[in-house]
Amino acid sequence: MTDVVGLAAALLREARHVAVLTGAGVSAESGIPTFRDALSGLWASYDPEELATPQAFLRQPELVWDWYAERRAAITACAPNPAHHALAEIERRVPRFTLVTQNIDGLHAAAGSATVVELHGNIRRVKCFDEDVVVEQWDTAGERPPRCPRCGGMLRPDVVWFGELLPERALRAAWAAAESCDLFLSVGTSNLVVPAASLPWMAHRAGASVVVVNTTDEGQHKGDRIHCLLGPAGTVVPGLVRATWPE
Ligand code: BJW
Repeated sequence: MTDVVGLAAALLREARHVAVLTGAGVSAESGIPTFRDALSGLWASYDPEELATPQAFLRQPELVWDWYAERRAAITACAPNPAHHALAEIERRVPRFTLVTQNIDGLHAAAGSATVVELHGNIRRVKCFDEDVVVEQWDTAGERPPRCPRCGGMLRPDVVWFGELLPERALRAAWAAAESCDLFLSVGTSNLVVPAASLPWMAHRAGASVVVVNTTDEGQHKGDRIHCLLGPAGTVVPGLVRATWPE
């Protein structure tokens, strides 16, 4: 049987540029539900894919604002887990490293990752729906959603909804990393949402090896130079670090 961890460790040890794409699975062990998990409680009857759109916000701004406010409060109470810390450790050990995340929770930065490319924004920030400008403070006690202090428009979370363009600088940085890395790690993502889902393919086509870390290999790419480490990221990624650089 192939020793996939040993193989992945050898690739990581030799790599000159490691690019990583993370998804909600990385934060699952911090207590943040993955995007496609069933929602619980108040939100059980809503489909997240239907709430995370500008159309939903315009139709039901209070409902969408409240959904994000509740998630923001839950996320603020969460801490990075061993997967976040292990990725920060990899960054300190390899010559060049790019961490691209689809997550909006800010936990990579909290774990000490120096540079994080956020493709889908950050729930901790709020911006004006009309002017697309981030605001630093907003009224949490009055009208929901609160109003923009500059133009009176509705405030919304600074995240990327379906049908919206990704922040151009972040997307360019992600593409550049995928094109130039020699090892691409895809950790805890279902690979369902484009353009992020195309990054592993882009890296693979450009000649990189791809290591996938996920609790399931369903929906994951398979083939030559693609290796799958099955298991929870909070165990697998620290294990990969230990196998790569045994103390
Ligand atoms: C573990 C684990 C553990 C669990 N350890 N692993 C038709 C109409 C309109 C648009 C489209 C269309 N068809 C395609 C599109 C494009 C669309 C898209 O991709 N849709 C798909 C659903 C098909 N994309 C967009 O709209 C993007 N913009 C764009 O393309 O612009 C150009 C354009 C404009 C107009 C029309 C067409 C094109 C924007 C995408 C924005 C995504 N935003 C969200 C919400 C962010 C805010 C919020 O959180 O509310 O981002 S959606 C959601 O999915 C979130 C995530 O970042 C993203 C990815 O999900 P992720 O991270 O992969 O999570 P899950 O839950 O899917 O998977 C978790 C994984 O972890 C699983 O594999 C588990 O097995 C694993 N796991 N525990 C390791 N412990």
